[in-house]
Amino acid sequence: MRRVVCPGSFDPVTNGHLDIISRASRLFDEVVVAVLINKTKQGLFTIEERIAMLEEVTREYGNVKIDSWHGLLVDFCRQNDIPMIVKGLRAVSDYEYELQMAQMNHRMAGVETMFMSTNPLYSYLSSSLMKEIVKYGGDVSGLIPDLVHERLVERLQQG
Ligand code: COD
Repeated sequence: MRRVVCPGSFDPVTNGHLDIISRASRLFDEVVVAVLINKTKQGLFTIEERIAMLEEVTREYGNVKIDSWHGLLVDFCRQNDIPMIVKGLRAVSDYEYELQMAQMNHRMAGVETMFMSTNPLYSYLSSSLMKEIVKYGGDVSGLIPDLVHERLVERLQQG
């Protein structure tokens, strides 16, 4: 069975993330989306809320599973017997850090990283930008799933 992990913070999931997840789901038997817990970084949504949104927006893909992890990604891979990581590359600015992590993950555990070029429709998207725009009432239609938009509005525009 060919399995791959798609890791990230997903605070919250955007259409850029979803594009990578859906393309990976056509190439692999199972895609495990792993929400990495970073205790030093205060997120807008809790890990449980991020998982719930990911579950709802990936329901249509029969072979996508959502999980979470605290610690090194390679330990998650070892524990779940996953030999490969899939990442989206948005721009040259992503490349250096992503390459460094890919090489380190390979050095630590022999885990491979596959890079997918971002769909140009979403190459400028990030979760942080979506939060900032929604906070000030900007238009993000087509860039995040509707249910994520609703939850962002609830969280950022109340009070
Ligand atoms: N289009 C396509 N892909 C995208 C887009 C977009 N618009 N936005 C994001 N992505 C992809 C990128 O590949 C990105 O890596 C991934 O989605 C997740 O994005 P984010 O922003 O949700 O998550 P990040 O960048 O905060 O996640 C970083 C990780 C948590 C994956 C990384 O820090 C990690 O692996 N941490 C675990 C600890 C560890 O093992 N550290 C040692 C590494 S060597």
